[in-house]
Amino acid sequence: MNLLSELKAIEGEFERDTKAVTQLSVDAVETMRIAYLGRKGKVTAALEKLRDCPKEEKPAAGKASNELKKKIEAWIQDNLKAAEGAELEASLSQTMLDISLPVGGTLPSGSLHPVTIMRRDLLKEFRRLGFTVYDGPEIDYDFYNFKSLNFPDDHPARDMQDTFYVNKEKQLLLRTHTSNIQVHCMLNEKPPLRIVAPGRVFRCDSDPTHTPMFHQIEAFVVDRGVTFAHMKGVIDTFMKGIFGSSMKTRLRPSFFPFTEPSAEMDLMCVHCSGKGCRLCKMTGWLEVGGCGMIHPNVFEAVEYDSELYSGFAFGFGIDRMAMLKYKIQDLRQLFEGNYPFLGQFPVQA
Ligand code: 2NL
Repeated sequence: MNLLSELKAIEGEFERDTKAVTQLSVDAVETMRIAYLGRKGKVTAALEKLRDCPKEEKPAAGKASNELKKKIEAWIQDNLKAAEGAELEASLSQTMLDISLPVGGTLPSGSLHPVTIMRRDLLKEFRRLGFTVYDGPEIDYDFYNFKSLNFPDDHPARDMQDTFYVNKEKQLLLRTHTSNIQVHCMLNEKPPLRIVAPGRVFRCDSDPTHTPMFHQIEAFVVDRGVTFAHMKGVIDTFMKGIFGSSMKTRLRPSFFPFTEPSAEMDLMCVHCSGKGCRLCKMTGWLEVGGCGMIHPNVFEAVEYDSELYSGFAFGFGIDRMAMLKYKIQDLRQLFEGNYPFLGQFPVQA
């Protein structure tokens, strides 16, 4: 048998073999490749015989063997692709992808800072009572922090020892209370106003019970006919909302430059419920903030008619409130960034 007819026979076998493949798979294609084009494959063997082939048969046999090789290679390429696609399809349809598996189970979720939790709780209660949250600058001019709030030019709070000045000539300072927000608010808006202003404040002070930065929240109301009785009612309702309906509040006469009359704001001791303990120094009360009727000079500074309008303001420290609510002993723990300490507070969304 000459090489040409041998190649014809191989081609016939190949045709039969391809038809015999009923289950197309990567393995089946590879078996075909090895049988025909592998090192000991039928076509490979035929190509080796080409060398010893009679001269006159060579051109036709060479052409035929090349064509057969190309034909088989093309079949392998096409069917390998098809087989791979089919096998991927089959494995995907058999593998269940469980998208309901929870991902958060073992991941640490962190928690909010106690001051953040307290501020959110306080603002929520203020909003419930109809107050709007207002913000203002932490760096401000003397006018907004002191002058407009009826602080005399020689008031000790203005001293370099008590206030951080950013630029003394330009009278630029770090606000010492959140009241500057309310001055900006009154200049930007018109009565009636029911505003709550939370924020960071700064004072040159550092000892076991004072940090140079702390947090305040102040609420104020300006409208026609606002009285001291309204203020007492709002303070009492607010504190009952935060600490529960058995909370009691008390006002004692005091002095602030921006209010007249002014009062200290006391809470029934959260530790002994007013019976007297070490925390309240046996008084049953804890001083938490200040309040009063807005001074006519403050209204004059923002060009509000103090004959037409009256208002009250009250404020307290958010940090102090967080310490009372979460029974934190040392104020400085709030600002040390100690994770074991901070991780103890409830996680909220
Ligand atoms: C505090 C704050 C007080 C005010 C704050 C206030 C603000 C304006 C006008 C009048 Cl714009 N008053 N705020 C008034 C009285 C007391 O105390 O945190 N004390 C510990």
